[in-house]
Amino acid sequence: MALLNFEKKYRVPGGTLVGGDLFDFWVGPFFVGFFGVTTIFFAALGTILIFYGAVLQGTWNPWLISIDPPPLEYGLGAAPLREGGLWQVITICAHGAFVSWMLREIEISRKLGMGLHVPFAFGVAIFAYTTLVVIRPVLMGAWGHAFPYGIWTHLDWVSNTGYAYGNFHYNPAHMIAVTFFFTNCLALALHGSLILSAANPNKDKEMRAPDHEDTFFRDFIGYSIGPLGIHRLGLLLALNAGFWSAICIVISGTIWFEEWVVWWDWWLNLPWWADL
Ligand code: 07D
Ligand code: 07D
Ligand code: U10
Repeated sequence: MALLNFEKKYRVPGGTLVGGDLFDFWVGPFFVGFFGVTTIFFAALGTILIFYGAVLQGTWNPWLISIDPPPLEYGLGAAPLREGGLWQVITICAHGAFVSWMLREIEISRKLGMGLHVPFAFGVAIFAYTTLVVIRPVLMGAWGHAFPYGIWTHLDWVSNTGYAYGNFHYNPAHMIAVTFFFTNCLALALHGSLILSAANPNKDKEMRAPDHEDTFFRDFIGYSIGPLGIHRLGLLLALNAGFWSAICIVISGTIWFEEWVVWWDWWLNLPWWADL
């Protein structure tokens, strides 16, 4: 079915979570819905506040704009706008926009009678962000532990926070997260190349089907995970990458305070060689 006919057929009322049929319509290609309106509201307000922060800061250089969280002295209290209050309101707007975006994904999935895998996956990204700017700072007792909203400054934060724990590479949850990211990239490279090699033949050549894809990997490594399985694996790898990232940062400064290399002392202290 041509895409436009398909859209006409499936652009049906219903499936909304809030607002009934009030916002149940499309503008151009976009479904609107109640959460489309709230997304636009929070994203626009947050963007305007970032511009306001840029004016206060006195720069329009996009790399240098930075909206910083309050200094540590403010603890978990509300700060004046110019001293981190702006960061606090923008953080609320960011959550409003991200959560609205996820709820809009849910409404669209419901309309189409599809599973909720996409909003669930985005939920894991939101979880990683919330861990950085809410959960960890609250556990540590100050908003000042969160990262600043700036292209260069957020990199400085990652570097400084990493070195605060010596070599962050020794953080075991960071290792797990990095391994999931790398494996995810390998899996997508294998999947993308396999599909193109079978489904996008040269002119005058016949297209190959999933049976061929299965057979390639059975010949090659003795096992094929299958056309559905590779998508399950991809999702599993990607979600774990985000999840273990959240874990690796939330344990730094809340239950682990030393350099991360020290954590590995348990290995040296294993009873069978500890006394040697
Ligand atoms: C390709 C989808 C499109 C999204 C894009 C990002 C903005 C920000 C705001 C000026 C894959 C749009 C960017 C709206 C503009 C202002 C105030 C997604 C794609 C193109 N980072 N990070 C980047 C964010 C964190 C880190 C780039 C966001 C953590 C490192 C971009 C968040 C840590 C590097 C960016 C966030 C961290 C980057 C490219 C939120 C650990 C880089 C992102 C909300 C996760 C790379 C100069 C990209 C770079 C980079 C955005 C959080 C580390 C500016 C929105 C605190 C080490 N980050 N980041 O392609 O070049 O994502 O930086 O959590 O090297 Mg970051
Ligand atoms: C947080 C993004 C959420 C995004 C959302 C959506 C918009 C809209 C609009 C485009 C989580 C935003 C949307 C704004 C845009 C339009 C229209 C994703 C988030 C909700 N590290 N490290 C990680 C590696 C080192 C350090 C994670 C590698 C050093 C710290 C990942 C290396 C030191 C932290 C990772 C390396 C160090 C991390 C990041 C290599 C520094 C974190 C991915 C090869 C000296 C962060 C939760 C992530 C983390 C994190 C990888 C090196 C420090 C596993 C590969 C040794 C302090 N590092 N790292 O989390 O876990 O994505 O954050 O050297 O805080 Mg690391
Ligand atoms: C996948 C797949 C698959 C496919 C696929 C895909 C995964 C099976 C079948 C999908 C993959 C791709 C297409 C590949 C490329 C994707 C990436 C690399 C991921 C990264 C993506 C991007 C970088 C693009 C990001 C773009 C976005 C998010 C769109 C931006 C759009 C908006 C902000 C509008 C959103 C709409 C909303 C919120 C609701 C409706 C609202 C409107 C229509 C606007 C109307 C506005 C109003 C009513 C209010 C007006 C607002 C005002 C006045 C405020 C303005 C103020 C300001 C300050 C601006 O597996 O195979 O193939 O394709």
